Amino acid sequence: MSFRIHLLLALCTIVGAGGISLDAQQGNCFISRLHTVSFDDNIIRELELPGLVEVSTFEIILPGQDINGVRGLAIQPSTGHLFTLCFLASNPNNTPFLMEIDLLNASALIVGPAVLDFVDLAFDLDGTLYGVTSTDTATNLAQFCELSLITGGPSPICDFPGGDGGESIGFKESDQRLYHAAGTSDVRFERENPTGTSACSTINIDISGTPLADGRVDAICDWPSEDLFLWKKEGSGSNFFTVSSTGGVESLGSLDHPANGLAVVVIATPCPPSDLFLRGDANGDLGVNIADAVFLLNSLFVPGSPEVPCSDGGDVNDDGGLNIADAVYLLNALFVPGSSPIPDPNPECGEDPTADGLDCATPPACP
Ligand SMILES: [Ca+2]
Ligand SMILES: [Ca+2]
Ligand SMILES: [Ca+2]
Repeated sequence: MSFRIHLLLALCTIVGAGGISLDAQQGNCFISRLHTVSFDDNIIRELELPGLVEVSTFEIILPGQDINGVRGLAIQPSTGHLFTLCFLASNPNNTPFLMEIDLLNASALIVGPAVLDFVDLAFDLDGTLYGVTSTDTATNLAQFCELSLITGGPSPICDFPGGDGGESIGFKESDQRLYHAAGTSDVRFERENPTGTSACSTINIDISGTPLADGRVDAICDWPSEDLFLWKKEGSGSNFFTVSSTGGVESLGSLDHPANGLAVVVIATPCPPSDLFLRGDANGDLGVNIADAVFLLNSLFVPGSPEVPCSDGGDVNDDGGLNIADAVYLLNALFVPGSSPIPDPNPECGEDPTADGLDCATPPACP
C-alpha cells in the first residue's frame, strides 16, 4: 500500500512540473462526391456516392456572358479545380471554350477556345488535360488531343474510330490507363493497350448483353475508391451504372438530369465516431503505459490540462466513473505484480462490454 501511495505522490510531483500534451493519431476518412454538368443548364451538381442524393449546386456565371450549354467535366488532380467545356451565346462559331472552375472560391473563368468540337475531358494523374471530339462525319474519326491549360487549344495525339454518337474518356487511377466509351446503337468500351502504338490503340472490354450496350453513352469517369468506372447512359429510368475494367456492370439507379460530364471529387473528412477504444489508454495514443497515468492525473488535478479524449479509455477499472481510482488501478496493473489486470478492451481495441454513462468524445485511431 505504501508503495502505491509513494508512487502516486511522485507522479503528482512530475505532473505539477508540467503537463503532457495529447498526441492522438486521428485518422482521416475519405468520401467520394460525384460532380456533373449537363447541356440543359449551367449548373454543376454535387451528388453523394453511391446514393446519388444531391448535396449542393453551383451555378456557373461569367460576367457579361450568356452560357448556352456545358459538357464534359474533369478534375485537375493537384488543385481540385474542375474543367469543363462551355458554349457562349456571343460566339458565332459553335465550338466550345475551355473553362476552369474553382468551387472553393466560387469562381469560374474562360481559359480559351478549345477550337475543335470536344465532347469530353479527362486529366491523367500528372495533370495533363485531354479531350475527345465528336465523330467527324467526313472522316468517321473522333480526335483525341491534349488541351492547353494556358490557351485552351488542342494538340492532336491520335484518332479513335468513329462511333454513332456519344464519346467519353476517363483515366483509371489504379492502372493509369486511358479508357474510352463511344456509341449509341453499337456501344463500345475499351482501354488503352499498354503495348499499342498510341493511346488510341485499344483493347475491347466486352459489355455485350449488359444494359450499357443498347443506349448512347453520355459520360464516363473513374471512381477511384471503388476501382470502377461510373457510366451515364442516355434517357431516364435506370441510366447510371458502374462498370469494371473487365466489363462487369451494376446499376446505381438514375440521375434526374441529362448529365454529359462526370467527375469524382475525393474529400478528406474526420472519420465518423467509432465505438472502439483501448482501456487504460487515457491519452489516446493507442499505447497503455505510465504516460497514461500521468495524463489522467493531469486532467483530473492540474487546471488547464487537456481532458481525456475518450473517457471510456480512461475508465481503467471499468466502474463507469473517471477518477483517481483509475490512475491507481492503472499504476497497480503496470507496476505491482499480482494486481488485477485491466478489464477488456485491453490489450486490443474493442467495444465497452459494460454499459455506462461515459462517452468516447474523440475515439482513438484503432486499427
Ligand atoms: Ca496511451
Ligand atoms: Ca473508473
Ligand atoms: Ca464500462
